Amino acid sequence: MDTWVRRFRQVIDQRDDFVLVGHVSLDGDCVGSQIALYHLLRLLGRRARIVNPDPLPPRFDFVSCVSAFEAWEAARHTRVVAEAGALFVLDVSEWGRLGEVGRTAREGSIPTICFDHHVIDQRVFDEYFWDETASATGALFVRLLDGLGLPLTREIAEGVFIALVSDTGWFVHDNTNAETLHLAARLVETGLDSAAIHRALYQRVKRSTMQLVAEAAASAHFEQSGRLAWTTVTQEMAGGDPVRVEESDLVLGLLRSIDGVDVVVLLREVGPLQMKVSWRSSGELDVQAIAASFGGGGHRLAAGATLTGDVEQATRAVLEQTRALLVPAS
Ligand SMILES: [Mn+2]
Repeated sequence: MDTWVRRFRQVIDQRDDFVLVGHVSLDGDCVGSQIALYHLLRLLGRRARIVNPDPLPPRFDFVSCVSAFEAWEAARHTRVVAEAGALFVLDVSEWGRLGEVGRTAREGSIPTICFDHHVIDQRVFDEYFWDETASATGALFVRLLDGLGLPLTREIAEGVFIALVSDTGWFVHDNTNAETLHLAARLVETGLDSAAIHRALYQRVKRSTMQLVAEAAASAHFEQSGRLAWTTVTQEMAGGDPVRVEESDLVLGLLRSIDGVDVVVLLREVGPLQMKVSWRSSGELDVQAIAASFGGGGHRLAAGATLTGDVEQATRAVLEQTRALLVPAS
């Protein structure tokens, strides 16, 4: 921890005006990490802006610093990013998933500092604060905060809590351990309302989204004696609504909860010839490796990749690889 504190101090000591960026299609760990680091930098008297490739998804509209979230606009942000003291890259370690924010930072060659907990095979940024054993990237900021001797404020706790519950599936995935729960207790002790956060995050699903999820679940295919479940969501099914496509990932949890299912694959048509593929494993199979073979990444039990091609092509390629993974070792 001492080295983290020293290195972090070095990063922020000579600079001001930081930009925080997360990956395309923001998730809870990304958003929560940005909230935590934004407030942490402000506690240290630094200026920070949150500039993401995509807008904040509506389910996060309840967070305390909602107005700090900006979505990339060339006219507004090109200079902001190119002249930033440093770019903090959160919960992702590839340039390819940072959109125009990443491209602009790269051209301006500003220092890049990555906070992440994903499996990383290549280091591409200048500095890494990385721990593969952390339940969520957001958890890293409490460690840093403790090391710096700063108080865990309710604002920071809100971000870390959103990060933790998102990546652990509200403390049910196998990345939940005693440390995760101790941390959660500390966060709740700051006075945040965990039940309200649960309602805000998970109990505001649109009826149209749930109908799409039901359609995707009902049309799921089961193979290999029910060990593999897969389904697709097309633009047509979603009426071309990107939010519905995004939120249809609820079907992953439903399919994984079926007795005997080891692996779930969801293929979503996110744009013309663009497919987003998500894998979930119930425990034994490492889906990170398979996502990596398609240029994606993630964790052992939850991973994703973006493929170029139409629904049929992507489905064929993905299922071929996934079936191969499921063949029992002899
Ligand atoms: Mn994460």
